[in-house]
Amino acid sequence: MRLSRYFLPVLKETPREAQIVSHRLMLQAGMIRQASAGIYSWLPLGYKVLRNIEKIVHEEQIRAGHIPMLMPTLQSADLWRESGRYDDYGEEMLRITDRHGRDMLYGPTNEELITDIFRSYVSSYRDLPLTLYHIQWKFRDEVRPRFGVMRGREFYMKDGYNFDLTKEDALHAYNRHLVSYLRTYERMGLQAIPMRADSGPIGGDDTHEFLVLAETGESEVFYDSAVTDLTFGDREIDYDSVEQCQSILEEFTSKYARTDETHDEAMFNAIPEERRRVARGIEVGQIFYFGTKYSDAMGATVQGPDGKSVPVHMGSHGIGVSRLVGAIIEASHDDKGIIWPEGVTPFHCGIVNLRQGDAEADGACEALYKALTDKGLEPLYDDRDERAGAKFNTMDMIGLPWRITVGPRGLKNGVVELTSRRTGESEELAPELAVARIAEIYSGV
Ligand code: 5CA
Repeated sequence: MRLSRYFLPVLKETPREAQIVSHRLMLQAGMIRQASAGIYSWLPLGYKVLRNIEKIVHEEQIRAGHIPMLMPTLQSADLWRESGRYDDYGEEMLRITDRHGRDMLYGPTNEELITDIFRSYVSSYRDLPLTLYHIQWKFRDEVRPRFGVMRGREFYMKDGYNFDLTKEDALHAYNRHLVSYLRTYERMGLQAIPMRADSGPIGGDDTHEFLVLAETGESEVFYDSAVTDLTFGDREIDYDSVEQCQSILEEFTSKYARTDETHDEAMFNAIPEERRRVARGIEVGQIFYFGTKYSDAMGATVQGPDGKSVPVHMGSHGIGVSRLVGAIIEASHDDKGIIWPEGVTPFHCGIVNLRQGDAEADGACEALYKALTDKGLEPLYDDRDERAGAKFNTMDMIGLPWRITVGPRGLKNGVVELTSRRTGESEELAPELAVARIAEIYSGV
């Protein structure tokens, strides 16, 4: 993409409504625009990051054996009356009446709708286990939408639902989700720590939230600092293996890590003092096992191997896709702007032409642009007639992890400059080598 033809409405002034850095940077970098309280338009740069995050979520869900589908945003109130949640859900639910006077709602989550689909088609244990998921907009009429996309009213969420014959099978599904989530967040350059939490309006006793540590996080968290040494890395996972998923769950959840809702002072005090941490975190996902809560209420049963009809065991599992855009920025920025991890960056690298209009510099930039594009990479070429300082500021603000700077002086010696946004380190090298280096970096992402 050439910047002169792109739509990147970067703000010069600091937006006053932003209380946290991710919200400020998303507005300044032209990623989002507020449409009304807690509701945002995703401008081209923000939309690209949102799509990249969504892609990783899909890939990891499919890898774990879960099946993608799509349910609507608007739902009939009747299903929610069946589960009893139409009244329970309270003010957070946006209720709508259609022209025929039917009660509808904008889905805050989808347990009822998916249970209805399940009971309409599945009647035998032979069709289990089954995990279906979708990535769809949700609406929760939060009292205080704030921090931009972090606590929106409309937000984009992956929600998955497992259906199993027995509690043991459903707990394996729970563990499988935990493992796949660890992998998902690491691919986005994040450390998200599973913590024991409270299940709220979803229900059930078994639940973990995934938290990214950040001063601006809304949740207070208590943990043993040893949990932050754990990394998932490049493990080969057999998602059908009950033992492997169970042992990874144990590895990542045996150290104390809880949100304030479930915090236990006595257990916390049993951790050696130098490892006790009280901090704040951003909740980027949550997994639940709630047994037969919805299947009992809505009659979702299957015929078991003995011919008897039994309610299925269920759980639901969510990832805050739009919230993750903000969470990644909270975890990865400096005073100049965003620093995108390679896994989610909107463009693979920037090209900055220091002397726009100079035939040699323009030619070298075009050649770089073509070479990168031919390798399947997407560069953002700043071809505007601007001062070098302004171009650098824009690149730093929008946070592309790599920048190639092209100027007449370097070209005389046959070199361009490759700069890492994260470390600020630069290296001079021949243009072909810069291209090869960037291609190599992304081949492992
Ligand atoms: N049905 C379950 C699992 S699919 C569920 O709704 N879980 S949830 O309530 O925990 O939401 C899942 C994730 O969505 C949360 O972990 C959080 O990352 C994200 N989320 C929840 N509320 C908001 C909000 N108001 N704005 C942005 N993201 C949100």
